Amino acid sequence: DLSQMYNLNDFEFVARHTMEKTAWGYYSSGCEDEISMRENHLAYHRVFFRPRVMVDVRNVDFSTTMLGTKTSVPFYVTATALGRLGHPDGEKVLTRACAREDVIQMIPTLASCSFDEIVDQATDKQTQWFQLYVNANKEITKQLVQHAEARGCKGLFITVDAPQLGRREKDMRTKEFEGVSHVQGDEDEENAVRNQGAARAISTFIDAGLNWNDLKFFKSITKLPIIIKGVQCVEDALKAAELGCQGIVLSNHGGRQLEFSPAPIEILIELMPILRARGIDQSFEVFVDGGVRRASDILKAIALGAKGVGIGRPFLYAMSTYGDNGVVRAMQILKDELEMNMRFLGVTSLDQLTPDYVDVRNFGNRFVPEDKLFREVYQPMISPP
Ligand code: HOC
Repeated sequence: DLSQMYNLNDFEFVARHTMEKTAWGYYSSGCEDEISMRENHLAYHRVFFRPRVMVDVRNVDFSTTMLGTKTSVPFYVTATALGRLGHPDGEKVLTRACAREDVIQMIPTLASCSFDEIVDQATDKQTQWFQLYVNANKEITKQLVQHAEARGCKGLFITVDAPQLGRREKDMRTKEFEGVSHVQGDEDEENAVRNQGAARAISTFIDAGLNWNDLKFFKSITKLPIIIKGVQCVEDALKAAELGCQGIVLSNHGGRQLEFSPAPIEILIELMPILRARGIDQSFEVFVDGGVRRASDILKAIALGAKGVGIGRPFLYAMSTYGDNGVVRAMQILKDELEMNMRFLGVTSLDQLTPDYVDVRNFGNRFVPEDKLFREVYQPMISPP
């Protein structure tokens, strides 16, 4: 039961053994051999701490601000599609948990509850952002964005790593599914369902022509801060800054799109010294997502210069297994870990965490799946139960 959930991986374990097969297949799938998906997390293992001792750590504060909004924690619930595959209340479960724990929620374009249902579920004090899949029909895109702004969303996160769907084989193996009919915009659902699994069915409207020139269009239709989600190299990060975006999310879509896209934490290490040298490391906000399972992962990213960290799958697993209380519990576990780890690190607020608190000398050696390890440990994890 819930009291036996000690860390975020525990939720994944229970989800894997209890979730409906198709829902598990869709949520847990990475692309191809799932190298990037695993690497997202394993890359954090190559960062060790350089803690300080003999610091008064009786009072520890891990609240922060993201895009000018105060929030109780340096993580947020990132956008994930099709919440109703895992729970009848879908994304509304996440909204309610965010309200209880003062966590920011990024509302997905491809939610299975309607956008308004999700916003209506929020309290007045809550902060929500909007994640946008750019529709090939600009008028639809404009309506989505302006509606999100009018309903009080505080940031526009434009997903740019998905001109088409990645090859998620675990999802493809479980072709039949429920819940997709909640999603608007799929023109050929039946065909998509038959051929490609849950993910393919929701992806037919995406604008593969999206490019840097389109930023002018987005700036003309909204006053919201624009954050480019899915940046995977330093060059693009700098381009987003030069073109006047307020920030980026270093992300490879949870390892679901391009196989061998690098782990976000790795790009962060390369990027932040450049932003510091240009004097824009404070004004241009860098977020990371993918592979975050522990507060230690979060604190490493913060020390290296991230403004906040997105978490997706673990909250979906918590939602799917234990509903509202599961997500709340997952957030509380992270808060407990944050407090403890900050004490051990000798810091009482997040702004004290600098790159001096981490040792990144192991970077440069990427994880390479060793046959035995892959066969005995990872393969059973990624195959359907
Ligand atoms: C080309 C459209 O984010 C997922 C979701 C939906 C992806 C749609 C991609 O499954 O990763």
